[in-house]
Amino acid sequence: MRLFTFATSPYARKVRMALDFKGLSYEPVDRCYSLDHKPDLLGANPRAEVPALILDDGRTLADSTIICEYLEDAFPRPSLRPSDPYQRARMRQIEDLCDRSCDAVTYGYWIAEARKSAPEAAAMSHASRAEFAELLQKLEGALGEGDFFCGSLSIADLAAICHVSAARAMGIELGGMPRLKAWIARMTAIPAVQGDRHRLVQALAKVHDISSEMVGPEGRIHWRDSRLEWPVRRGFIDFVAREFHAGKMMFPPQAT
Ligand SMILES: N[C@@H](CCC(=O)N[C@@H](CS)C(=O)NCC(=O)O)C(=O)O
Repeated sequence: MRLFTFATSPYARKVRMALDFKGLSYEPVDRCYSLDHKPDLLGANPRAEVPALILDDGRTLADSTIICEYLEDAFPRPSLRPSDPYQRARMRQIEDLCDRSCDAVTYGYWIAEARKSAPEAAAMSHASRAEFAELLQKLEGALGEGDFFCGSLSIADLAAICHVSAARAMGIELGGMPRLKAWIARMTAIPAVQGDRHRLVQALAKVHDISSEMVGPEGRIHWRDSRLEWPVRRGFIDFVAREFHAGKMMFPPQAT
């Protein structure tokens, strides 16, 4: 298999950890369409987003949730999906909370970093940090007394670790979240998670300016669904309008 991936993408990281946890071999290929415009990713995913998986027979799959579902069905052992139907549904809910809400809220923070000179930058950064702290409290509650979110290690944990690990970079203390702190320690003992951490540290060591990770050669930033909903919901509509009218927004080439 071939995986189009990007070291800092939470979606690509989730899929890579699932592949590694299952002991599957694959060739990772680094891509970011807004930065490199390489057409091979577009061939595998009409939205030109990572992750995209090319199977050994050439068939393709895109979207991290769909890819993880496929991996679970095609390679069920070791499992990353609880057998209990309710826990399985919870797993999907927590994955969605991470992929949709945590991602959109933290994206707001990085957008503010990348557009530091915008008049809204400080307010966006503040709103993002406050809302992310609330989401982290929600995850703290979702852990309950369990070692993992849904009994045993599942896709929910892999989705969550990609976002929870951003708290420190955003200056958010986990002091009042003892369950989340203990869970992070448990997660970092898992080899597939260690591999992810190693790759992330290596990639971040090369990043001197967040703009180089987010802003394409023509000054455009990738936007889509929930990432766009967040600044509009938080009232940063003038910021969005300015970016749009200045041609600084890049949307997925094809909506489906
Ligand atoms: N729903 C998709 C979202 C994937 C996504 O948004 N990927 C981002 C990276 S985090 C991307 O490829 N953006 C295109 C770009 O920046 O050019 C999934 O779960 O895989």
